[in-house]
Amino acid sequence: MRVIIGWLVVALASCEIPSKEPPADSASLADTAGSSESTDSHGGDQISEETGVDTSSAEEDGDATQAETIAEDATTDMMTDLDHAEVAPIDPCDPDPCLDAAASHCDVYRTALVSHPSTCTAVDGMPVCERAQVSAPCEAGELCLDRACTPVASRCEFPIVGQLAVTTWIDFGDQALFPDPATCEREDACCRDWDGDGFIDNALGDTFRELATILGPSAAIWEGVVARGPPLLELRGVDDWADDPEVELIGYAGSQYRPDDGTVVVGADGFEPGTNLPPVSGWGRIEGGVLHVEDGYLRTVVGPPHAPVVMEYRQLHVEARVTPDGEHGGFAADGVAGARGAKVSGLIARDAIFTGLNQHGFDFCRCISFDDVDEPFIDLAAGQCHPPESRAPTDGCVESDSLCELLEGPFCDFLVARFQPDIDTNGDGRFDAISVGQWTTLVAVRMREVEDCP
Ligand SMILES: [Ca+2]
Ligand SMILES: [Ca+2]
Ligand SMILES: [Ca+2]
Repeated sequence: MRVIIGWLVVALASCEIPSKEPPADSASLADTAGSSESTDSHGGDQISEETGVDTSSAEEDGDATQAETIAEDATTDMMTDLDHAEVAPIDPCDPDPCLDAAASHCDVYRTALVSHPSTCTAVDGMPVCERAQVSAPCEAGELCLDRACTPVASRCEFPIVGQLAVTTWIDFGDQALFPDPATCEREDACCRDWDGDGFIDNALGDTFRELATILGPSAAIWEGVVARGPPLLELRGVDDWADDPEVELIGYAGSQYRPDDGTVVVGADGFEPGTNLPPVSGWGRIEGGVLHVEDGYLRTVVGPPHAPVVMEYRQLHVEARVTPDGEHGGFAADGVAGARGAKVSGLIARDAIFTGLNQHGFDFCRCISFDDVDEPFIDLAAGQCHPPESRAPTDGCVESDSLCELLEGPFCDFLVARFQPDIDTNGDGRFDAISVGQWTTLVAVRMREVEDCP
């Protein structure tokens, strides 16, 4: 454990490390990024409203109608004083300029269809559009796919109709041990500045880098993930690989990837446990050959097979240069402008990561017992480990799992302190999500079958 002291020393670089406290006057992430719909559209009906004014078409139509009316009057009643001509009242909502409101779409978890019914109201001769957001849950046994609730009786019937890519490499973004001495900015560009302070935020990547002396290099952790069940990404609705304003992203866990013939199996565990839900979901666009996904969802599993730690990324962002394999099908995804790889980033809820660590403790750690068998290693409310006196060491027990050694030992609080949230998503002045960014590369692949399906 001497190495832990070493990290603290390493952190004392000559450059000033920017404060991670949220500026008192800064807008919260909730104010500046994303819509409320994307972050909280799971579950039952909800309605929010936004108001927009679209006057361009109505103005054109109105002008044309008015000109027509005046011309008609002038022609049919030349002798009448124009001051007395009657001009038909113009309805700015006819034709209805609000009908081009955002089309319906599936919610990010694919359990509901979200629509935006609109109404047009004339205010001072101008059309004002009011758009509601209505979330209609799909029936049991249905999934929302391609803008419709669709029966999917089992994962074996999940329609995989798009282009596939299989992950060949992942690593956490590494904000570098030392900032660039010239700029005092950290050098790794993965992946996203969530709070708008000018610095990339990747608290989880930083944490894994600092824990590398105990847990091993993060690239090695991900190598195990890729070897065991490489994430598959599917792009649906691609009409143009250079520029397409709307594409859909869905992901699964792959299995039995064969580089020689470029095929893969969709793993039996390639869906959310006990459901038909895909563990990756989102929408995006392709601009200049670069895929941009915002506000998606990703569930990933890190750690060795005997000790998985499940992590859910919310507000998933992807930036990747995508290239179709015209000959064999599928697409490759890589970094933009010489980056190490495609950027995949998101936010993990504070409680989710502590729950994941607790679950890991319950499932895999054997050398500690609590008086209360249901007591977790980490107190969620306090965000800290239960004190050592509440735990009873099991004599003679040997843990093979280094994460368990940390959870059980005196460094538990240190570990938990490293997994602290750094982003305030709801503007209440309290950090509630931990930023994460990872590099990844994917190659084109075709599906052989869905594992263990008739
Ligand atoms: Ca930042
Ligand atoms: Ca499209
Ligand atoms: Ca907060």
